[in-house]
Amino acid sequence: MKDTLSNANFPLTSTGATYHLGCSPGQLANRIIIVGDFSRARRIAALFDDAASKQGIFENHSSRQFLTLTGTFHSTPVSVVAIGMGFPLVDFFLREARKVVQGEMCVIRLGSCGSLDKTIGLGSVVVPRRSHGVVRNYDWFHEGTSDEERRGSKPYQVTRGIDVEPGVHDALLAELEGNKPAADEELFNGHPPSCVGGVVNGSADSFYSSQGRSDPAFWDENEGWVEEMVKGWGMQTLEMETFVLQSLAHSANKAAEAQGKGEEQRVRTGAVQMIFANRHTSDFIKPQEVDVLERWAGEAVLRTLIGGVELHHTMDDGVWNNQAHKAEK
Ligand code: R1P
Ligand code: URA
Repeated sequence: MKDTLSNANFPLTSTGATYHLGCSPGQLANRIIIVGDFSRARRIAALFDDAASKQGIFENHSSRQFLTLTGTFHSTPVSVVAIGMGFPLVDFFLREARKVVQGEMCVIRLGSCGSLDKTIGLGSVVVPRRSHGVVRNYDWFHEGTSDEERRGSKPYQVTRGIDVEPGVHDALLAELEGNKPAADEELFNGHPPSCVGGVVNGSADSFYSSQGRSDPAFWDENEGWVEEMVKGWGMQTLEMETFVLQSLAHSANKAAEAQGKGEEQRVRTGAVQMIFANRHTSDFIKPQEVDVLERWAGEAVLRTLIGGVELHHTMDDGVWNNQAHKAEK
């Protein structure tokens, strides 16, 4: 921690920068892509205006490992933020972003996922229409829990699903469809990349146990869990953030409505997921294949943010029109 913070309820520096994300007002645009991986964030920022010369790209790497890159895409302010992985990181990000961004926001998660659906393999990019939370039941594993109590409960739980806003889903899918990469005989067994909409997703609290991966080093009780998720909830993909993003955006929107600011403070969300793992064949994507999917999906999400999703407001003042900030770290 390098700065003095005040207010234990919501710690901020003297310039209004938040504790973990580390951005002050004007450093984050209201059109945002969140990713798990620094290199994906940089690959997307390479599509920003003037990216070749790095002119106009603001970069902030917080001491808590959030990397924010802000610039413009076709002259509209946008940010891409590498937040890392899992439920808590989405919570840090969305609450702290809400603190520093004025007005409406649109946040799209562009992440990788595993496919449970035999018809959706490596080389596919999907747009979920619904997401469920999938969580380990820590009490079930507690040493104080009796066998009888265990029989009456389950080691994993699935939340009710949250639907993605249809307009955001459709805009993302249209952008992906409009610009598909060509087939390359070296990649994806020579098949052209494809996109699929209307997918049911599960966001799990672990890459391992709650996604049904077996690990002899741990007591996970998850044999048959993948099949249960498919049969019980129709799940097709598993990753670790989309559900929490949707759920917290709903909470932000409810709070804004209660304060009479429902329209002007609205948080809109959506997700695009690239299949990195095929859970049927156990195949995993190759680095050259990641390149192709990230460029394609990154551009589609940027285009959606600036044109496909109607946001009534663009923030006027910020690093996108103040080059003096661009080298700030
Ligand atoms: C696990 O490997 C990570 O990959 C997926 C999951 O949601 C999780 O964050 O997304 P990212 O590729 O965006 O990190
Ligand atoms: N990310 C996940 O969370 N799961 C996978 O199987 C692949 C990527």
